[in-house]
Amino acid sequence: MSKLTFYENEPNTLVVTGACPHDCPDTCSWQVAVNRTTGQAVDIWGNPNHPVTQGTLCGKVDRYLERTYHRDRLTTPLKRIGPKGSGQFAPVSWDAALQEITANLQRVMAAYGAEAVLPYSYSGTLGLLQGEGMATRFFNAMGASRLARTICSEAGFEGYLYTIGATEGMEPEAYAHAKLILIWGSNTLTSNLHLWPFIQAARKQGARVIVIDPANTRTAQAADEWIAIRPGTDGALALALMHVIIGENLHDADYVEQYTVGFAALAERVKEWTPERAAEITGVSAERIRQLARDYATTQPAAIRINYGMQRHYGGGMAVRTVTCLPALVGAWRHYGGGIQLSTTGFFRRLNGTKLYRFDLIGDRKPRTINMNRLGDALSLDRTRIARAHHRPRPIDARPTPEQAGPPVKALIIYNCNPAAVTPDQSEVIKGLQREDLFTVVMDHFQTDTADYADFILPATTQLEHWDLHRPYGHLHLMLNRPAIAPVGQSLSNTEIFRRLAAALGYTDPCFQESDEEILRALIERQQHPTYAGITWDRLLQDGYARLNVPQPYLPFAEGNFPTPSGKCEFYSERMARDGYDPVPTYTAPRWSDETDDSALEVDAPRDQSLVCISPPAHSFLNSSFVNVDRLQKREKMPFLKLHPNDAQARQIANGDQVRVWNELGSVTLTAEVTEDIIPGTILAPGVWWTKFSPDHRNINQIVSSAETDMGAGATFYDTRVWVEAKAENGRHDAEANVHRHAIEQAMAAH
Ligand SMILES: Nc1nc2c(c(=O)[nH]1)N[C@H]1C(S)=C(S)[C@@H](COP(=O)(O)OP(=O)(O)OC[C@H]3O[C@@H](n4cnc5c(=O)[nH]c(N)nc54)[C@H](O)[C@@H]3O)O[C@H]1N2
Ligand SMILES: Nc1nc2c(c(=O)[nH]1)N[C@H]1C(S)=C(S)[C@@H](COP(=O)(O)OP(=O)(O)OC[C@H]3O[C@@H](n4cnc5c(=O)[nH]c(N)nc54)[C@H](O)[C@@H]3O)O[C@H]1N2
Ligand code: SF4
Ligand SMILES: [Mo]
Repeated sequence: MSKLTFYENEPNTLVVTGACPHDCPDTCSWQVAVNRTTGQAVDIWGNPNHPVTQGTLCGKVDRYLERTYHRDRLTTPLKRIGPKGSGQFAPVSWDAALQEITANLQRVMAAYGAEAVLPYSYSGTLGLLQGEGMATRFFNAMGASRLARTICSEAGFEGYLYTIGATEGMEPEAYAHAKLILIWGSNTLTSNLHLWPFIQAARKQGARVIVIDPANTRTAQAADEWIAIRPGTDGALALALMHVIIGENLHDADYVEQYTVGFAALAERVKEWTPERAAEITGVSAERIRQLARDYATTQPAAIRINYGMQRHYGGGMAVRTVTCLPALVGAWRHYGGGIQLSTTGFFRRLNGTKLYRFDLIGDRKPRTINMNRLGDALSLDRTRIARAHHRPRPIDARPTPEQAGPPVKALIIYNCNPAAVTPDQSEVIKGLQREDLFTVVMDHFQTDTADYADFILPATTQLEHWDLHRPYGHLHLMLNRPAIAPVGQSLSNTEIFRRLAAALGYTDPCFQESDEEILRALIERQQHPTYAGITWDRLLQDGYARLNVPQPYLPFAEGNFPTPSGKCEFYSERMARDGYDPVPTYTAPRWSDETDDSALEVDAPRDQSLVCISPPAHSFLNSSFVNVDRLQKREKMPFLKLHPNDAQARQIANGDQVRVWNELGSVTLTAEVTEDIIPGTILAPGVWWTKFSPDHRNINQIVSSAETDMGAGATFYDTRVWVEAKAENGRHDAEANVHRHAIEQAMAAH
């Protein structure tokens, strides 16, 4: 019997349908059983009716009740009573907290202007409402600095948009119909679990699955083949594939002729990209590149799944742009099961959100926009650094002078985000957060690493306790979340906190009085675009989700219709030329391989002994969320790194040793797992551990720089040059080392 049937037959249980709020392409439909007498949630499971969730949640969100009712859940507002960063707080009432916060914001704005207030948020929830809905209204009314939310996907998005025109691509259901699937820079079984059943269905019909990744991930292990590639070199691989495809006349000349622009320029460009040249760069043999090109061009339908792994490098935008040309070149879009997916958010792009976000409330003020990846710079008091923190997504965007930097950030309002753990250049972020003259408010469920630096911590509700609406980035169903339980303790939703702050600051626009339910209902009822036809509030209340009004099977580009300026897939992009890029696919090398990059010159260590560090997500965490859930922390054991035996031997590092990973920015202590599951020359340190659960209160973002990607000013988490050495203590504290060794062996068994 399914859980749904079981609980539906329990008279004292209420079943509420909602949506997982986390930053994950799957945005699962969940169901929660609530005891009617106690009002407590007693069980949670994946909605069996949802075509993508298919009745299962991942191992993290299966634990959502443990997280919601966690012993450390914040239940009252807290005020700092110790030195900044000491983590010492005392409970205060909401009234007292809001009064003091308001007074401080007014003080800052009177002295420095509203731009001295910086919102800082990202993806604790992807809900339209608890994410940026009410927050944007609030900060627009204030005229605060704006935040460019660049930490995750900007480079890839830009690259994809130049080529395809919108982040539209294959729907997940289509993968079941592919005959060849390239999982390229994505770890499906960890980061996109609900795509896997479609991939497995394709395999049952004979499809071959190839993973292109520097690591032999659990996805690569479950696939038919792992193609090991050096980080940041995917563009070179794609160019060589096109060299072979065009050189051997394997492209779909008819599709290219009708639905693409710039073929001649592309053909000319890829001439120089022989497989031999790409092999030097990528580490993939020329022979393998040739065969892959032939298989890709001649197997139909051929599907590619790229995610964000390949774009966390300096050349990430161009890499995605280049890879994204492949399906049009071979005509893969003609077939259901052919094409590429980066994200599905583009399908939702006609959602009219003007009344939700109320940009009109800014009036004629033009606040600066700060790049979230440069929080350390933004929080400095040095005008040159503040200017550097301004968002500059394209080469043609003007670089502000120090005089144009604007005021120092004097108040920071953080919600849905844990920057002390997740943001690049951690030591500079912490330095900023430590400033005595900075007034910081953190809204969260827990006292995170970031909350330790707050002046006030405000307890926020979880997805079980509030309304929201979600546009998934991995499928085509709009998702409604209904609250299942009352707020835990005195927690309030983000929307309610901003409503109360707005009232206290005297913002009288009626939009600050609308309830969550009213806002969402009005948003749904306001939609006019045909893709939203038939999606009603009642339907969402009833089912919890509704598929966009597009055909299924959906073949968006079978006959062109690309949402680019030319209406075609753009091998040559006029827009790129205007924005300061090479208009034709090219290879932009990662920063780690740049011999002229002088940041590494600051350190006294031979460059040829450096390694590249990547830090993709740990399987049992979601970014830095869930790190404090006992059962999940136990599964991940400890902060560790994977290191190839050759690299370990050269440094006399043994399995289980404590090692120091360092570069010009800082250092972090990790436990070594020596394994051939990572290519030589690269280390992999899964993220994102809370610093407070890490040795010396530091995590991997100590060594990640705030350097930006080629497009979109994105983060370069996987483009980091480091040095690795065994810690001296390994020899001295044998007992301790043995404990670690034992633990890492267990961790490896679990992986
Ligand atoms: N369990 C779990 N799921 C998650 C998350 C999580 O923290 N935990 N995070 C969520 C979020 S915010 C996001 S953005 C997505 C990310 O989802 P993905 O993009 O799928 O995840 P990543 O692990 O960042 O990158 C995928 C793979 O790219 C590889 N990689 C790194 N550099 C390169 C490269 O240069 N080329 C190639 N070909 N591969 C490379 C990594 O080794 C990794 O296996 O996942 C979401 N899902
Ligand atoms: N080294 C390294 N660093 C990384 C990455 C990596 O792969 N490697 N990945 C990067 C990526 S892709 C991303 S997307 C970012 C993500 O970074 P973040 O956006 O910081 O995501 P989380 O770490 O999950 O932290 C979100 C916080 O929001 C809180 N939260 C959740 N829901 C709510 C709510 O409704 N209200 C309030 N007030 N708070 C809420 C959670 O409790 C949690 O503390 O991290 C980036 N950092
Ligand atoms: S984190 Fe992803 S896979 Fe897990 S329940 Fe949420 S949406 Fe589903
Ligand atoms: Mo992300």
